[in-house]
Amino acid sequence: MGRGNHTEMAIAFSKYHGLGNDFVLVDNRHQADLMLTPEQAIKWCDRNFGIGGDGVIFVLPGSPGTDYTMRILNSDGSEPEMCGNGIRCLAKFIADLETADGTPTAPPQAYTIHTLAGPITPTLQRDGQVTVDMGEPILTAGAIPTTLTAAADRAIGQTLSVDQQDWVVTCVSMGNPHCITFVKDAAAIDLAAIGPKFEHHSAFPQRINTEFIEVMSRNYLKMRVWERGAGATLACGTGACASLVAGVLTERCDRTATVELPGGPLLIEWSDVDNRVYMTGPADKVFAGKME
Ligand code: ZDP
Repeated sequence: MGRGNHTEMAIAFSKYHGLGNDFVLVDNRHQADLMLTPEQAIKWCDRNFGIGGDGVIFVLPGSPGTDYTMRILNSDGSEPEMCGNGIRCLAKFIADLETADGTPTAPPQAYTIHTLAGPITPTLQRDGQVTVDMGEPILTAGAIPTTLTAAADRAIGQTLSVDQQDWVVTCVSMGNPHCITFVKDAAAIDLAAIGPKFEHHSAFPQRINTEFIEVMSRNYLKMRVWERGAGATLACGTGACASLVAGVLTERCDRTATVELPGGPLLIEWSDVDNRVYMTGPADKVFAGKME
């Protein structure tokens, strides 16, 4: 006899995506340990030999003061602190699980989620979108972490040498680390070639997520991303938030802007009232199954 949805034979999963940034969701509410090893997560994420996904996300019991805990494994098996698109998917998954348990949600519904980046609060909206209070951006170089240093210990508009070329970068953590470069033509960037060189650069002791941003106007940014542990993805929520913050810090954009990703748009606001970043976007279920 299995407990919950976990038997000796198979583990139930659901597949969700946020703008094409896709995740396998696992109901891990009945135990404190992850139901998959990093090696299994790598296999599940394989697009030819597995389910396919940019990562696996687990919903676990909450810590004191939170409703649930979210943990993530990237498609390379590494564990990031946070995941913006993923937490929108997680909110929908929780609503689906609670509905199956007999307590349907009536939006707007907020959940407080414990993550390695602290408590994060997604709210399901009536129109099906999810708004996430992503918390305050971290700008201190040592905490991001990056060894690039500058005035006030922030890494804003710093020169980084990658592949014998100088890039002017700004680094921001949304719980996970990001390096943002503003470019004239984002489409011209050879992500697969340059992305890994940013990701593994010695200036980033915990590796880095890398965004290339084209400023279309003060409230419209176009973004391409190379994710730590996952490679080129169609969208990155924490990356969109970090990029808006970098755009404000370098006086390129307003505090509210649409960030267009290959998979579609996110609305991002960096509040001047509480210094927190708010992200609004979709999350959709695609299918469910059991993995042997
Ligand atoms: O920090 C990392 O290692 C990322 N790969 C985590 C995933 C980030 C994500 N794409 C997002 O939307 O924030 C899921």
